[in-house]
Formats: sequence, structure tokens, C-alpha cells
Amino acid sequence: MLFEESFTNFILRHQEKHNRTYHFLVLMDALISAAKHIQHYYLTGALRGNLGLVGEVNIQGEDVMRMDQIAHEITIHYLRSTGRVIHAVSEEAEEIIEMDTKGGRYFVYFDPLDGSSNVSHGLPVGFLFGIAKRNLDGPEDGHLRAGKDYRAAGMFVIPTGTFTLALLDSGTWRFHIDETMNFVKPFRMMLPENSKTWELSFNEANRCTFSERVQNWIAQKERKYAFRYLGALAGDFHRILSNGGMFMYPAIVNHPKPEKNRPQGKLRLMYEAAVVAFMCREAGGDAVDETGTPILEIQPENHHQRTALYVGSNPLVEEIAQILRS
Ligand code: AFP
Repeated sequence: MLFEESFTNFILRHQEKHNRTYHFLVLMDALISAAKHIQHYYLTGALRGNLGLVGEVNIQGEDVMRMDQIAHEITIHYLRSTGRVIHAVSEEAEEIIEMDTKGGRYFVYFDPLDGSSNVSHGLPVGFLFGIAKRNLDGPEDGHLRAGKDYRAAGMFVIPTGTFTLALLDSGTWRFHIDETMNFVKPFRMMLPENSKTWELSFNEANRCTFSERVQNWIAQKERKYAFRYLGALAGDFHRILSNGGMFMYPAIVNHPKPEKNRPQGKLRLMYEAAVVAFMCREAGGDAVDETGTPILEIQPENHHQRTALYVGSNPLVEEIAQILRS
């Protein structure tokens, strides 16, 4: 029989190699428990009639809760129970969620169910998270950290059973769930240099709303690369990590209804863009916003801040960044 290395073993080795504590292990265990719980709910939800809209009643006559709200509550439960989290920021909560402000060590920024339009189709959704650490040596230095200050960032693609985690200066690793529901088989992800497999991922329906220079750039590339789009960042970025290329969600600046323009972009900086940018950097790639500024350098001013995003293989990100900066 073949037994693969477990995630727990992998992370334990990592912590010991770097002379670190086990606190991070406890935090990771909570995130994994939350993801498994969400995955279980997702897999069985359609059967129970629980993946509907708020206000609907399921076949047991219970009120249906939105899947993203359930995912949020599950995650909060596990994070709180660690006693290691100071504050959490969730896509599903307006305010910052205070947890263990005295004993906690970590800030966790997460989107527990990203790509919610896929839910009613049973298609993949994401659970994205970024982790920063409290300043242990001096006075607390704030909880809105730029991506460059994250210690780790990761994503579960639910319900596919894949988990990708990037650790600061230690690479981006992919794991698969096994028959005992454990994540196993660490595999180091590096964006492929050979452009043969590269893909572009963006919402083609928005194309004529992008700035002219972005539209022109896409027009130059359309014969060269396949276009792929799932509509859930974790799933789309998962492909880019394996195949190379670029995921983008540019600013919307030419919408026929100007009130629908999104010059700031659509995606959230702290728990979407910075998370994939961090994973991408550890896999040899890069990410910028609409001004060509590296995503990881952007200091958030509020926890639900939006940004445009171009993330993927270095040559493509560098090319578009030069155009965006000019
Ligand atoms: P939702 O969670 O609101 O569905 O948004 C998903 C998302 O933030 C990201 O995961 C996708 O890449 C992107 O938005 C899809 O947006 P469009 O539907 O506008 O293409």
C-alpha cells in the first residue's frame, strides 16, 4: 500500500525546521476543519434542499440559510475555538470580528464561500484565507496588513478536495484529500515557464467595459492563449497555478451604464487579491492592480477594500503592468 505524507506531518516538519511554535499548527487545523465541514455541507446540501436562497423553506420545512452565511458561521466557530486569533475579517461580516484580543497571535482574513453564483449549479467554489501575525515584540501595530506582511495564504477548492497553501519564503504547496478525509501528498507548485500551456482567465462578457489599452492587449493575445473562466477565483487561479498564464479582473471603466463602472475593480484586496497574489509570488509569479502597483504592496485602508487584479506568470504580468503604468 502507498501512504502519502499528511498535511499535519508536512506543517510540523516546517515549523520544526524553522524553530517555530505549534500555534500555527492549531490555526491550520481549525481552517482545515472548517473547510471539511463546509465541503460536507456543500456535498449533501443539494440533497437536503439546503442550497437555495434565503427565505426559501427546504423539504424538512426549515428555513434555508444562504450557503455563504453557513460557511461563515462554520469558519468563525473553528477560528474562535483556537484561542489564537485576535481579529478575523470575513467577506460575510460588515465589521471586523474580535476574537481573542489578549491571547491571540494571528489575524485571519477570509472569504468562506467565494464564487457563490456556482452554488446553485453544484460547481466549485472557493474558501480563501490570508494570515498575518501580531507584533509580538512591541505594541500592537494594527490589523489591516498588506499582503507582503502575510505569513501564509491558501485556498480550498470546494468540493474538489484540493487545498493549496503558500508559506512565507517556503513555497506554494498543493494537497489532495484522501479516503480518510485527510489532506496529503504535498506537491510544490511552480508556474510553468513554457508558455505552451498558458491560459487567460477573465470574464469575456465584460471585455468591452475594460480600458482601451487592456482591450487592445487582450486582442493581441486572443489567438495565442485559450480563455478559461469558471467564475470562482479559487478555481480559476487553481488552473493558472498549474498551467501558467494570467487571471485578470480589470477595472470596469467603459460600461454603457456609467453607474455600473467599477474603477476600483471588483475583487476584495485582503481576502481575495492579496491571497492569490501571495500564493502566486511563492510559485514564482506576480500580481498587480490597475495602476501596475504590486498587489502585495498595497496597504489596505479598509478591510473590504476592492481592487482590480492581474495575477499569474511573470512575463504576462510584467507586460500588462508596463502598459498600465504608462
Ligand atoms: P461572488 O462570490 O459574489 O460570486 O463573486 C466571486 C468573485 O469574487 C470571484 O470569485 C470571481 O472571480 C469573480 O467574483 C466573478 O465575478 P463575475 O461574475 O463578475 O465574473
